[in-house]
Amino acid sequence: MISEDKVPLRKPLLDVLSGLEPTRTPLWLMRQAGRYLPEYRQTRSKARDFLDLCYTPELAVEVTLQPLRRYDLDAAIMFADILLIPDALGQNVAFREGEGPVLEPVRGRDALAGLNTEGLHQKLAPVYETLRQLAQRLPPPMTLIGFAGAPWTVATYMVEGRGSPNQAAAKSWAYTDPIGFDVLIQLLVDATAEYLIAQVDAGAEVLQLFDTWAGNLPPSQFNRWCIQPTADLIRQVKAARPDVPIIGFPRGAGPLYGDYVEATGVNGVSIDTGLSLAWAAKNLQKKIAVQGNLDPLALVAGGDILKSETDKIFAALAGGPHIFNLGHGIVPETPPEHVAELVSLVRSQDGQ
Ligand code: 1CP
Repeated sequence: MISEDKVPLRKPLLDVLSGLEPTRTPLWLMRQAGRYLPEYRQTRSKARDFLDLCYTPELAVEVTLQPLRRYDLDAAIMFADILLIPDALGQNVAFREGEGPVLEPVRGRDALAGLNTEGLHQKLAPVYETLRQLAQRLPPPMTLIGFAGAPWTVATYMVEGRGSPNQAAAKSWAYTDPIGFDVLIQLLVDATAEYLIAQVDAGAEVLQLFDTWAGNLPPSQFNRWCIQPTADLIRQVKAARPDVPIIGFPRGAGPLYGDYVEATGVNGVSIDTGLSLAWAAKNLQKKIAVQGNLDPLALVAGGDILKSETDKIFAALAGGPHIFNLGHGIVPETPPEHVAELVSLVRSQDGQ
């Protein structure tokens, strides 16, 4: 007889990403920690500002765990932000109340001189500490997810200096001086690879790469600024830590999701709400685990539409490797009880 402590632990998210049959459909939600939860707002008020929240392990651990106390989810995603990398490279980054991130724009090659990886690990040490504490505290079937922004998306914020609807500044640089822009992209590839390797060493079991603005690249530029840097980054991470599964999220890539899955080396792909489920099942799921893609606004609405949209996702994706998630992050207006409703809808699909 095998004693209890010798039974291998089954983690649904890790199983799906390793090509195994999971004990149930893994479920987690992008931005599962955040402003829609009153306890998040309370913890956030204890920090000086948003960056301070990210860099204070005690508080970051607390907000990471908050959604897991309320809901039966299969993963924790460490609480941090994709803009910690520009901060760690030496760019001025601030989060202003009601305004979002504000960075001192990096425009052109001369501005790159002030950025380097020398202080990277020192600056990001609190993130690694957050992961170490989470790894100790997570209940066994839950998977710990680390993450970073993909080079293109992080570059768009660094060059624009803020969030923008069309990423005009980054595109203009990429079009007029592709060699110079590539220096920034390469710096991000190398820094992000180091960051992700350190996350694995601190306890992250899965990594997600957020390429939120991939879909605003025209198809002619998609390979150069989305696929190639991502492939390069994943090659570096896997050369150092071959076993860590990586989920890619090239939001808005449309049919180019197919090229992305073929060429980047990801183990799973997160699909946005705009992607056809039938297309994803046919073109992506035969090769790789598919994560997604409930509309975050259906979660705000709740009720009948939440149920019917959830049913449709299962009807399309239950036949292959599937991780249930949203097509983008939870929005602050989401009623917390709708998340509970969603969790029970997903569990009932598995007969639980
Ligand atoms: O006021 C607040 O409390 C800040 C809101 C907030 C939160 C909760 C920001 C500012 N970042 C975060 C956390 C965060 N950001 C996580 C936490 C883990 C989770 O629970 O999922 C993650 C994974 C991110 C990643 C992130 N930050 C992305 C990629 C994913 C996405 O949503 O597209 C992007 C684009 C950012 C930049 C950013 N950080 C914050 C804001 C408001 C923004 C968007 C700025 C813009 O484009 O206007």
